[in-house]
Amino acid sequence: MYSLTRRGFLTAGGALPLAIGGLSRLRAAEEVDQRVVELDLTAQQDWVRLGNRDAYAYAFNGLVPGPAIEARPGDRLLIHFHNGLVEPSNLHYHGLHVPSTGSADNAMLSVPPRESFNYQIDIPSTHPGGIFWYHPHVHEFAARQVSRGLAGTLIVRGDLDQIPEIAAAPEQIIVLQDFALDRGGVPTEPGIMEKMAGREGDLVTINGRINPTILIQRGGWIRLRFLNASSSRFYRLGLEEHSFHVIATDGGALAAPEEQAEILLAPGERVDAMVEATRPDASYRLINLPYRRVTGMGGGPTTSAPMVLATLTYRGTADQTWNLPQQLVSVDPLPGPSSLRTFQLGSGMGMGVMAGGGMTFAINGRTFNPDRVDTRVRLNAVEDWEFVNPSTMDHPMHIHTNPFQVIGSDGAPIRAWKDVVVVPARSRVRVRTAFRDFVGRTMYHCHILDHEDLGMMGVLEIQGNI
Ligand SMILES: [Cu+2]
Repeated sequence: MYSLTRRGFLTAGGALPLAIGGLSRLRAAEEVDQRVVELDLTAQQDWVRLGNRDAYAYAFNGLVPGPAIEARPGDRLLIHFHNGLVEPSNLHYHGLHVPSTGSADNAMLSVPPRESFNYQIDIPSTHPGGIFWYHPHVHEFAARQVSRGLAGTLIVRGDLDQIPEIAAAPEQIIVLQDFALDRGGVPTEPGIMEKMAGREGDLVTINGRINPTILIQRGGWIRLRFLNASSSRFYRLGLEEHSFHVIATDGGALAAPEEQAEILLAPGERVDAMVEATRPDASYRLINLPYRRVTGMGGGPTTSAPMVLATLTYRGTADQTWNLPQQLVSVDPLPGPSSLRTFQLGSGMGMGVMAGGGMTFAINGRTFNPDRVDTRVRLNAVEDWEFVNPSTMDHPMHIHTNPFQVIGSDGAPIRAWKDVVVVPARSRVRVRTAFRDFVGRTMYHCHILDHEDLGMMGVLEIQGNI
């Protein structure tokens, strides 16, 4: 099912991919051959255990979340995708800086029910390490399929992982998901008001479990790698008596660790955070703190109540203590832009576009049309994009293919790579991005996936020089 191969060289099966002997043989061949990470991914409705419930969820290979994939810069990903659903589906490789065309990260593709598609993605040798992820991305089906469980992590082991103080810490992937199930465990379909706000389920899980225990050694560190794979729910994370030392955001490492008491994680966002076990031996709760992402609609499901997500329990003592380095990976600010574009986010009563009796969501007054290019940019251009949100709900905006830097209040780019940015209600956010490679069509959209499905998505074409 999951194997690491080197083209024309050898195949090694199993989740623990290669024996040491195999690894050294592979290293010897590194310069001539590209390493291949190959697996089958079947999307299918399956009975799975989610927390204390049996759920008829959508699963990859019978798993929710799907299998964790690991790769390195320079690897080739070969993913044999089988659509075992009764509706169209596909895969998007969220955050990977790879081509968005052909059989690579092509979210325009639609794989019909019972059909298969082979994705082939070459990860550039210069690709940063980080937490990326895969999920379906067919317009009008994204919220349904992701909220029913179709998501998995795609970790790229890179620059950040080679820092000894970080490599020394045990790591825990934390995939946050929420599910709406009826009493029989079958996913429910939301009404139009829930879709407008963005559906949320009251069963909240980490890696498919309710309040799992995460062990931590006193005096040591743990690396928590968060992914918000919910279709709409925001998480405002706090850890009792501990702070987070954030070392990476969506698109890769920060220049230096940043200590934070809380982390806000919108759908699609990732954070890599180190936690130091300096407190007395005990258990400490990872809590989802209240956050209101919609105003003026009476709160309801869009105001999350405090909730225990996981428990960190001290067990044993680390062999040694150490400090985090104050320098991680250099992050150069992008140079000044050649142009500024404005994207008006239309949503809510009076701002959307009525279509077929339902409310749709728009960007610059237009709903998604895969056959229309909304934004054309030149290869090698650096641009500022401003998202203007006059509505009463937050919109986390995601741009495919190229990460960006958010422009801070001082007008300078913040030195962190992002691919999702929360544009809070009644505000505007500017980001800077460079289109240095990968010509062709890609997209940008709100990552509240109901909003994307209702039309809040545009087509970007990166044009080569003619
Ligand atoms: Cu939105």
